[in-house]
Amino acid sequence: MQDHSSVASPAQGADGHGGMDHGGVQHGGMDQTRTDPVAEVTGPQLAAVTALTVLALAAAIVWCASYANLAIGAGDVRGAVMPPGMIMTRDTSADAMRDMAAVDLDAVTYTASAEMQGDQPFPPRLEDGVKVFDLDLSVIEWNILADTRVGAYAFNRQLPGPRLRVTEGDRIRINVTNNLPESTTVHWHGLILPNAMDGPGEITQPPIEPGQTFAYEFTTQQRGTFFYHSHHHVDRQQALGLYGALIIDPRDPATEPAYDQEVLVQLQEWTFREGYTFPAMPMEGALPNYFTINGKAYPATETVNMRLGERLRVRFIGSHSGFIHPMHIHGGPFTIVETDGYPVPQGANLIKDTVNVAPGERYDVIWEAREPGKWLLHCHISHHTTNNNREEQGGGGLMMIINVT
Ligand SMILES: [Cu+2]
Repeated sequence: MQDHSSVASPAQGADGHGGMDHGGVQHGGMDQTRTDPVAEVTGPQLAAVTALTVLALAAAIVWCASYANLAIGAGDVRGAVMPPGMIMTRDTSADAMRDMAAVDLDAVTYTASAEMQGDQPFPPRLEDGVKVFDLDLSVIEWNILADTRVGAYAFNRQLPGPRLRVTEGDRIRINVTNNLPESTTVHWHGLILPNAMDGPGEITQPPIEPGQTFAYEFTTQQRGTFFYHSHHHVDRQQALGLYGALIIDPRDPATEPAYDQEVLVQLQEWTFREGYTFPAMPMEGALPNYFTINGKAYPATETVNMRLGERLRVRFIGSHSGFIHPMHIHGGPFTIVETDGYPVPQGANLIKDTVNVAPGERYDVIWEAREPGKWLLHCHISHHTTNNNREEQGGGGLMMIINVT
């Protein structure tokens, strides 16, 4: 190579071949005779490639924009998990996505034991003649079945929330502390009270922000079966578990119908798929596949034990948000004695064996144990007596047993 290096062209030097130690005479000879091997990009070529690239990028953006709402940034939805099957079009807003997103399991602060029951008695403390309750809202995990644990929003770490029981005319104060990752309020369904205590967020009060406490205080003017529930992003929060019974006993117990024992039936619908809990809604992707009475699906629902001839007062509470549940009891009819907290005059008592319980409604019925055996109380929309379309031990969901001996 040495004999050629002295005549190597600048191009040979530049491309590193001119002085190559592995090159031979023959190779060197070719280098000397070839034209410049570096391709020169012409102006028109560069323009064409640039134009094509810009066109391809523009086409990709237009194509994406025709399928997705590019106005929503990742920060707007913070890694939200959406219900499979939810229709999400370009006009689905970040607000709508946050509303329907799964419970964030990273926000769970308490996991209830599988056997734990909700609707627990909650005796108030007395402060200057006022019955005071403290309600704490947080994200929990809750078993609706032995092997099915949902993510839920809960009052006092139970589902339904604790049973508030007072007497007609009582002055009550409920301190609501929000430990949820989002703002909230609480509404006292059906009560006559000062407007500022009614609870609808942004309407009668600013929402209670995370970490804040708001005190609701009023004097009860009615008696009967009522309930409380979230009234801010209510389609999300109530569907995720923010509800509980509020029973106001009459000042004069003689005005109550005669019965031997009572049971509350608080209805709820759940959308639980692939380990994620979405707020159940009557829309695409959010339709419920689990159903609970007092926070449990059959066969995890409680059994009512009765003696022959006893009378059972059932307080149906429409604490759910989606369907009208035709609630039916086997073994004979019942008498509707109270609707939405108001006694039905005796002459107007309606005797039925099925009552439609719509969201928000309450029906108090008296059922008599006329025959011994296991009598079912259940919803008559048959799908609502399955657990994710499965039956176990004879059913599922909105079903419980009244055992008469
Ligand atoms: Cu039903």
